[in-house]
Amino acid sequence: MDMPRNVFKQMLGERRLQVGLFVGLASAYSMEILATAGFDWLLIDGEHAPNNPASVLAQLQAAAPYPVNLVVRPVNHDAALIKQYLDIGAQTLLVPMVESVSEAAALVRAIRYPPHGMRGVGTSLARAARWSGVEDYAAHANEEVCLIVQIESKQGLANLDAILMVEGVDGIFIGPADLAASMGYIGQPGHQEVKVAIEDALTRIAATSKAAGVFVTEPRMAQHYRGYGASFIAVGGDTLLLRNAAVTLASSFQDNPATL
Ligand code: 3PY
Ligand code: MG
Repeated sequence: MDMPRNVFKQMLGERRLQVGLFVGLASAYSMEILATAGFDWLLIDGEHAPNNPASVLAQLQAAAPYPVNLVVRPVNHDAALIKQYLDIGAQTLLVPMVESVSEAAALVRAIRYPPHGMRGVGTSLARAARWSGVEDYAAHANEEVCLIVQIESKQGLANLDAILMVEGVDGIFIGPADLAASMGYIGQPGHQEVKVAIEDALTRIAATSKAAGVFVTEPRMAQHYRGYGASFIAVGGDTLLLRNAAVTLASSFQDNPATL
């Protein structure tokens, strides 16, 4: 069996715009619906959503037949959890709250097999290796894993230039909500100072070999940050889409009871 290729890593390398959605419903069934919707990438969120390796696996399997790139966000930097996500077949990880070179370098070691890293070898048990069905999986796995680190604090921004030098980090994703909180503007990711900080960070990232990404909730902000070099942009989340659609439908009847 051939090594599964990481198309998302390739797209990031070529700076091809990738539009994505955060997925927090933690359901394989709704994941399959989203996989047919036309996004370039879907992020299965294990940071704020109630996911674990078993529920992430079910979602990876549900989306596998469709042409969409899958990204997994672990809850923390734990190398053991990262190993599990890689073994169940996640090829791209987006890791939250990276603030220093040492944290970024430790993540690079966590995703790589020795001698370049410390990922444990268990290919016969790993879906990623098609249970040893992929010839030479261990020899080529490092090339197909994509590591994106999230910068989302003042400390992370202060160390951005140094983190940009860490070999093995493929992209940097800015988290506006946590960044705003860290800058003293909790709940205001669109605050002018936060926006300027994001613009500056995206510009600096895009000037390097690493891809720049950001989360937005309004299409005009996607366009705005695209202008500063963002090439992979998450434009919303499934939980918000569902709630907003439900609230709009319910309120259309509450506001116009005469329609019934
Ligand atoms: C944030 O905004 O803090 C995120 O992690 C997601 O974009
Ligand atoms: Mg965040």
